[in-house]
This record gives sequence, C-alpha cells and structure tokens, in this order.
Amino acid sequence: MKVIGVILTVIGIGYSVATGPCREGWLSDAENCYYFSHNLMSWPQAAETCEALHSTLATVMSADEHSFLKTTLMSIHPNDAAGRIYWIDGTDLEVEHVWRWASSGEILSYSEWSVGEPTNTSSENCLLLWGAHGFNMGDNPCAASWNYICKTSFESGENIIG
Ligand SMILES: [Ca+2]
Repeated sequence: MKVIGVILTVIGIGYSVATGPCREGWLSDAENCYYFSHNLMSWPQAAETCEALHSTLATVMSADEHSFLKTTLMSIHPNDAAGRIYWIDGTDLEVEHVWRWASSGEILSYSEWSVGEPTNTSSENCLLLWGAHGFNMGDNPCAASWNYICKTSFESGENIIG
C-alpha cells in the first residue's frame, strides 16, 4: 500500500507541474507542437520567425498530419478559410519541380495538391496550404505575404514545461 501511495503521489506531482506537451500558444497532435501565426510574412521571413521560436516551418509528413492541420485551420477560420493561405516548409527553389522540405532537405514523401497546383512556374517556389481549396497544397512566389505554421517535435526538448 505504501508503494502505491508513493506512485500516486508521483503521478499527482506529474500532473500538477505538466501543462501539456507544448508551449503556451501552440497546439499539439500526437507527436508535434504547431504554431499558427496571426500575422502575415514572406516565406523566408516566416522561416526565420519559426527558427527564432526554436522550430521550423511545418512539414506535412502524412495524410493524418495534413488532416490535423486542415481540421485545426478550419476551426481557426470557421468563416474566412477561403481567403486564408498558410506557408509551410516546402520549396523547389533549388531545382525547379523538385519539392523538398527546407528544414531537412528531404524530397516530399507525401503531398496533396489543390486542383491546378503546383503552378510550377519559376516564380512560384514556396509551398503553402490554400484555404480556398480545403487547405490542400499550392505554390506561390516566396515574397508573397501569408500566414504561416511553425512546427517542433515533442522530443526537441523545447516544449516541456515544468
Ligand atoms: Ca501556384
């Protein structure tokens, strides 16, 4: 009984200090923390901002992760999703038509493009989630000002509070 009491005390302390896996203002799925910006920036500025927040622009590694982002974006924008665009981590700046995650250099293993996207002109080299198309992917000139999503994993050690 004494051992159980100790365990319960430890669990209790654990709960009392933990405030969730993510920093305040960030949202989590099962593995990562995400920051959905309130402001608009160019893709390079957004990437710098995420870096300053100890994260990167969001990668989308699976249909499940994309689904989480879509659901969250629709809940943030119940009435104005169609006018919203969010930068994510992908770019084909290095080699036209070859889309990579900037943070890792890896070629996209998952993608779900909006109809007609990527436009893939040499002037559209940065990846986004397009509200007018259910937050499926699209490309745009990197200098355009849009919202952005930052992402960091639970394991990065930046997120644990307490
Ligand atoms: Ca495009």
